[in-house]
Amino acid sequence: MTAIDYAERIPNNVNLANDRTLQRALEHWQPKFLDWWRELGPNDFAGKDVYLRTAVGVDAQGWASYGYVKMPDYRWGIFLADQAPDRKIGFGDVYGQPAWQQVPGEFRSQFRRLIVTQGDTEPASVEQQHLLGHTCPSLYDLRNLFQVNVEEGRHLWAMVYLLHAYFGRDGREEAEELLARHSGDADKPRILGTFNEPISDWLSFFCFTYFTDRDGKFQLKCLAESGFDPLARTCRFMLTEEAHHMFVGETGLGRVVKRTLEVMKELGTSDPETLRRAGAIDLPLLQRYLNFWFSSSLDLFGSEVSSNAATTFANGIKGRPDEGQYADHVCTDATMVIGLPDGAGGAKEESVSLRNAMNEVVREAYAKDCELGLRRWNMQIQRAGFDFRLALPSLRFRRQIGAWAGVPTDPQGRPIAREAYAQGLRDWLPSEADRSFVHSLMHRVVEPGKMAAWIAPPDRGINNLAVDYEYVRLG
Ligand code: BYC
Repeated sequence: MTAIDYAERIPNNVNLANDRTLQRALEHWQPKFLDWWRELGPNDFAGKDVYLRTAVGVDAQGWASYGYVKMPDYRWGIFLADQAPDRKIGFGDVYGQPAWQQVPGEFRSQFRRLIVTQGDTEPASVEQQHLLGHTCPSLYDLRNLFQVNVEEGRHLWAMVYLLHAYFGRDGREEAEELLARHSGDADKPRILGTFNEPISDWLSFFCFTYFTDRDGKFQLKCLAESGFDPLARTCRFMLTEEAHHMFVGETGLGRVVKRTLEVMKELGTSDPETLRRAGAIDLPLLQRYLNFWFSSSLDLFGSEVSSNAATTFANGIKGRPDEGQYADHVCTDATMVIGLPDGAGGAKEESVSLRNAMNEVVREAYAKDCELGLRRWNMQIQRAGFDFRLALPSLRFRRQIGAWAGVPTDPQGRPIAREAYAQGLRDWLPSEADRSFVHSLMHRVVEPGKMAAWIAPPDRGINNLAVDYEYVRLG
């Protein structure tokens, strides 16, 4: 393994100093990245010391160091997990062949499309969260937001490195475009739908880090199986950082539930209006936020039946998460039964080639993973003695991509009439009143250890520090 070189302008463990042309190209992109960060990152806090972790190695032990950093000075760099000697491709028609150290010419455009799509999501999320710092519920949360932001910035670097190093001039052009598209921009939006949704309150932020960052986990796991070894290695290391982002989402939502239950017990009621007057987020409102972000994130897996998915699997470009867990890595004869709309207002089951159903395989694994948090929160609710249960809507609900796109169903996935759907959405998704109530709670709390009234404190602080540690020095 090459040790991380921190003496360089761009910290890296890819021996950048030995490739002057590449180094110069990336150093040329670096100021544009910093300009973008200043314009669309959390720049109102640029001068503040933030207690951040920074990658200092890529091995399991002690890969990060913690300390105060001003965000624009964060050492964004290029870190690939160690190369596995003699790695073989683990799936598709190329199963068993040595992993590629260069992009095979015939798969170049497919690889570029996936790397660009992955890269596009990273700066998008920073843009979506641009202003959240102003309404943080605590210094602890503010620090977590910034940690997530700088690491998404680093994940952008991870993809830009691949584009520059392996895709020549068009790779460099794509790297520029990653800074030119913007979340929610009418003319140049981000590529995938969810990354154009506004995140203007912290409940949305926690839902996003719970549901959408988890899409990141599953997509990165697919790409970590890729036959293109530098892509696989960079994604393996990104997964190490990604875990914290989902932790922020899961504990954030768990703390909201905890606080709401405290207020419900105190007041002896689950009446939403009474709870709102007491400054707590009622559970039906939380359910509507979960419905929104889960259904939006389901679209990120693409169509149920997809020739793109079949091709990328066949060609060894994109595998399944933890491909090693499967017995059949080639899947030429296997099929999968998928529920599809029957075109007459109902649903039918259809057997499709497993290769074409790879998006659905990944989506189902993702949904199962999403269930785990709900089970924990429901346990909290049950222990507190209340009947309410949170639930994930069906994979068919409110889809905008794939076979169920535009097909009206209820949250259980039963096809319903369009009018009933329009009517039902008022109960199933956050209303204007819900959103303005949540916004009314968003007041910044920055005294160390203090929490906004709508969220419970975390069980512990960061890196074994106390919850009331001064995680961001705003003074
Ligand atoms: N919105 O055959 P189809 C993360 C497009 S998150 C808009 O159905 P395919 C992160 C698709 O691009 C992980 N368009 O699906 C999280 C294609 O367009 P083209 C991000 C969509 O290609 C939080 C067309 O529909 N990583 O890291 O098999 C914070 C037909 O495609 C959407 C990746 O996504 C949508 N939701 O699969 C920060 C991995 N869905 O090409 C970061 C890389 C599909 O015909 N991307 N389309 O113009 C992929 O693997 C695939 O592109 C997808 C789609 C899974 C997204």
